[in-house]
Amino acid sequence: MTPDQQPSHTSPSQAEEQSALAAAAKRTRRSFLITGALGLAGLAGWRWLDTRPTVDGIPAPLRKVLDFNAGLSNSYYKNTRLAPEFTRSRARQIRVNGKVGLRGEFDPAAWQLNVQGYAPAGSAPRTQIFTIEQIKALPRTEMTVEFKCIEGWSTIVTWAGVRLSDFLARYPLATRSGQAIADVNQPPADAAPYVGLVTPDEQYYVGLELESALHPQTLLCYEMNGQPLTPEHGAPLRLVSALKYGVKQIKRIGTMSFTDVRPADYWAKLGYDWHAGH
Ligand SMILES: Nc1nc2c(c(=O)[nH]1)N[C@H]1C(S)=C(S)[C@@H](COP(=O)(O)O)O[C@H]1N2
Ligand SMILES: [Mo]
Repeated sequence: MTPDQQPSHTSPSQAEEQSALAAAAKRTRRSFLITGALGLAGLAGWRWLDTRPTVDGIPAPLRKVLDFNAGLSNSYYKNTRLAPEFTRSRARQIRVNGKVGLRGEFDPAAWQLNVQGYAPAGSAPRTQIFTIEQIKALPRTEMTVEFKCIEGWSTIVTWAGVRLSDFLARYPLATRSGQAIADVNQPPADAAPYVGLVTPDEQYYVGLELESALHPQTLLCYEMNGQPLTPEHGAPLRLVSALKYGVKQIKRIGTMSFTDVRPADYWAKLGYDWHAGH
């Protein structure tokens, strides 16, 4: 990361970084051992698995391995851990990939962001509507990061927009009480655990844990490589996250909601990993 491009927030102490890495390495070794043991057990192992109780339709022992991986993802996704950033000169044109939710009739001039706030206990969500001007009036953040697609390609891109955390600091829609999330590392106890994002036609949708949504490299993005976002890249507003694969970086956001349960996720539903990154 170059000092001139570094986002403005405190970096973790070396000790914190070391202990997080050590804990993650330990978990990796453990799940590696379990996977290895299952491999050795071979066919007998698979037969045995068949007789095990299932959790979410997955044999309990395999579910445990997946849970280790989720734990690994969570421990990596501390908001003090940053993806590398690059100088702007390294940025390139990115291909257009994925048009689900972008095909129908769409009038960018009539676009609005519909936000369904976290419901106060026992009542309906508080809905608030935003124009692109209101979004652009919030503090602007620019970052040059590597965009990675699960298909195996990656491109360095300069993005600009507003941090989702800055949006939530200004518009307190993620807590039951309606208090703002002032400190991303200590969200209030009544903050929603999940954020769901959906295209205006509801054809593409992603879910994020609140922690990922509050990460300093998670942006509501309206600009790419110094130009306004084009429709095929998600104008007027898309999600960009430096630590998630492309599948989570939904183009043309129509609705954002804050929920108790994991929101529907287009690619997770088709069998891809729900976290899709750290
Ligand atoms: N609405 C919508 N957003 C989407 C997709 C999609 O099909 N529809 N595809 C995703 C995938 S798999 C990738 S790799 C990126 C590609 O973004 P780009 O077209 O700006 O390169 O968009 C993501 N966001
Ligand atoms: Mo992708």
